[in-house]
Amino acid sequence: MRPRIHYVDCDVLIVGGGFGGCGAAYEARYWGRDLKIVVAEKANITRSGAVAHGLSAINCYMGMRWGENRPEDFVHYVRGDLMGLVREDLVYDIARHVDSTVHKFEEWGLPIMKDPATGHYLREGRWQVMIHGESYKPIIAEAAVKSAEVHNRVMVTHLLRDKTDPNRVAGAIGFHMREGTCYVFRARAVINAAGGASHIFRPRSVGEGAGRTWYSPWSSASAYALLIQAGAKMIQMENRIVLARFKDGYGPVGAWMLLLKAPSTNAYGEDFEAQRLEEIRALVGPYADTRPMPTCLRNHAMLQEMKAGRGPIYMHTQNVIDSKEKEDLGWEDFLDMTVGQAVLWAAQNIDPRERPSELMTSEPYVMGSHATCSGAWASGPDDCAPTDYQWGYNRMTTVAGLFGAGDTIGGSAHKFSSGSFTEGRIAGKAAVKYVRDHATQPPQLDEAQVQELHQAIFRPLDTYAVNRNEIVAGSVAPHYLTPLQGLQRLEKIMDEYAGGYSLFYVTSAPLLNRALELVAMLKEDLHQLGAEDLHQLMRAWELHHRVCTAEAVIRHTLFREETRWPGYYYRADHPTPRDPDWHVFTASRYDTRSDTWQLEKLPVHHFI
Ligand code: SFD
Ligand code: AMP
Repeated sequence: MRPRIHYVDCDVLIVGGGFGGCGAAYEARYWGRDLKIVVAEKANITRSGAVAHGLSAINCYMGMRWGENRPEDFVHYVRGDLMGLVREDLVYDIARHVDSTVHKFEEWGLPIMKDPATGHYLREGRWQVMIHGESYKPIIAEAAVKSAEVHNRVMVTHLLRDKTDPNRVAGAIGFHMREGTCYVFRARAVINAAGGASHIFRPRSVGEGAGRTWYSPWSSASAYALLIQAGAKMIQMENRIVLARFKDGYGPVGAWMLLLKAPSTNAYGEDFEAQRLEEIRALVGPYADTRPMPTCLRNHAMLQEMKAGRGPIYMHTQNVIDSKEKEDLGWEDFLDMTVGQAVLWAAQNIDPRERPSELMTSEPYVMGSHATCSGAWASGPDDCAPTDYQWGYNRMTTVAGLFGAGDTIGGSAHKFSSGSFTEGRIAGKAAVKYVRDHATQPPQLDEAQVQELHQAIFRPLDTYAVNRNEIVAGSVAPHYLTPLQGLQRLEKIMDEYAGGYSLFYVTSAPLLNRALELVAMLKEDLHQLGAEDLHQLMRAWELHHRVCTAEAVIRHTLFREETRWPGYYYRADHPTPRDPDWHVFTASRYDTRSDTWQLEKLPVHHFI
């Protein structure tokens, strides 16, 4: 089946209209008034991406106008939380611009809570401010819709290369999930802002609860796979994140811990973090005394406690709700961004004024914007990046004309929603400059590549149509694999071999090597994916993207013979972090033609 091709010509193509993508559209329009800016979004931009359901806090805000923090302070915080391993130039670049983004959000109608005593934004913690954020995404999306031509329901499956320079991007290809047409975008620059990845590792909630993950189930790793397949250099793909969350509903802990100051203890009411401090010092040295304690080490303390049979771990909400305002804030925190947790309280007869709630560590996620920084190796700002972190345009990957923002860009953690939008703005401005600088040398589409992909993208529909009558019983089909079957197979491999929750996040070289064998077999079977409709075709390509990203995670984890962030994962064969090897970035590059990966270490510079 080869549906008709719909060609779209543009100057800047933005893949993904989430927080990074909306920021990119807004800023690219500002600098490129005369340019054609296009967004390709697989859902509907009004409610797409990780903020679809809303949020209750903005987790990256300096408060410079009130003298609350300096960008340098933020760099120190992020560096401490990631145990030294961040791109300080990128973190600093976001910190110095993020406040103006948040002020714009307020101007556009986002209600930000105020501290009645000072009139300043109400702080959740030092870096976070509280919002009434159920409608956060529609408010921010409006700015992007006014700035760009948005193509909703178009999933990008591959980036396209330049005919004469395979290391230059020429656009992207995908399909429209309602019309079934093939979309080919011919673009002078591309900004990949396709978000992070859930469902790489088996989630704790399976069966009918399968959609209940912390990061959105539709965050399907396109940000990474599109880049990997285009030959971009990736970093820190081993830096998967595990989150401490309210058990089963994945309710966030930040507001309870930082604003309401609810204590968390083991089942016997003991402060396990304090009790385990010496033990953590023995494992990671001075990082145990970084304050706040690095996110991974807080997980580590919790995991040790649970392994010792001293769980459940409890958040003592009942100790801190002493007014109607605090009770309302606690409920709104969930209702704004994790409604399911409020439903769970109701379903399990938990009145937070009376009973504590269980905490649990989540399955691992791959992303670049929370307390973790997997993603592309990108060029930094020209006024402060060290020379080996800089090759021309801010946030350009190692592929010419290909930029990134938000979860896509590696090495700079703690961006969250506001920082991702800010990074989109930075990338949008740089992409416009790239387009102008190359005005007389537009990229040339490689028609052979387009034809090949046009054929490949729709193949799962053919595979299904041809083989569907061979179903032998129920839904058992000998000649095709459904996307869900493939996904569950991937999740099982990652969970059991690459450091998922079922082995308490433990992995090792033999386990990782076995994972690679199993992933290779899964990749062979992906040629036999069957899709019964366009929605399943999207699922098929999401699976391709997840498998490719999972392979990168395995290879990076195998390459580093150490446990870099205890509490995120453990290499049981190399249980401790080891300086000086520890303080390097792990980088990889995939070569599509030879199907080989090259891994290397890159230096971490501390200069702020
Ligand atoms: O506390 C394709 N996040 C939080 N950020 C905050 O500021 N405060 C919070 O309170 C936060 N919390 C939180 C958060 C996320 C979630 C899910 C929960 C709680 C439950 C994090 C932010 O949301 C996150 O950092 C940013 O959204 C990241 O931005 P970006 O742009 O990298 O990703 P996106 O917004 O998900 O957008 C991606 C878009 O791409 C689309 N897409 N389009 C076309 N083709 C493809 N192949 C595509 N693949 C994906 C997506 O549809 C989407 O629109 S707290 O708990 O941490
Ligand atoms: P969360 O709700 O867990 O996503 O956290 C929201 C924000 O608070 C993020 O910036 C977290 O890094 C931060 N945070 C959460 N818990 C703690 C803690 N115990 N100490 C310091 N920071 C925290």
